[in-house]
Amino acid sequence: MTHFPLPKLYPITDARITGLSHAEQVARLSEGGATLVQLREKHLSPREFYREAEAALRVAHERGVRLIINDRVDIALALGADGVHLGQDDLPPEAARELLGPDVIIGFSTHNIDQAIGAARLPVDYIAIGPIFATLSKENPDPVVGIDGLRRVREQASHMPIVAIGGITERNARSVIEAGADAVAVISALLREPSSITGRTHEFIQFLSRDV
Ligand code: 3NM
Repeated sequence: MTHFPLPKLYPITDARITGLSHAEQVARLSEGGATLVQLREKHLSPREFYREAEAALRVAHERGVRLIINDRVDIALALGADGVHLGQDDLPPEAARELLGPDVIIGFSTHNIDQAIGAARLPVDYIAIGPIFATLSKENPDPVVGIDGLRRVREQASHMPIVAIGGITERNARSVIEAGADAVAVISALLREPSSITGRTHEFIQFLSRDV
């Protein structure tokens, strides 16, 4: 598995919220200091997503940003992306690891303590746990895990890098890091005003870099 530095801020793109191409979102996020971005696209055809991801990967690599493709191992493999992020209904992580090899980042979504404990044995580089708080950015989210749930995941999956997701803002990010998350994955708090993506990303990173 890869040993990559998981930055504290893990931004995720959303074309519906922003009305922007994924490439443009990557550009604005990287301008604000993001070093790793996940491309998340739930509405385009695989071919359209491939084209969007191709353009976004070009922008990302010009700027030294790592790009993680959500859900689609085939697209990540075809493009030579830095990683893939898998949900509970996607290809199993073991199969993705077989296809992608040891050097590609694989992340895996979990939504409760049992899933997180199960995931700690898998050949993945990090697990995501969420939603920590209520979120409007995901259709049919699982029940809220909460800060206490996150703390229990941290205790049980002690060796695994943990990305917390769902409803995370500058206001609550400190409590999330204190509860044991290595990183916070964020959509709406960064993207909801497209003209402010760069500024908000910069502020969020500054905030997270202060001692907690
Ligand atoms: N996955 P926001 S919550 C994409 O629980 C996603 O796994 C979740 O967006 C999970 O920062 C979520 O706007 C949405 O709440 C995160």
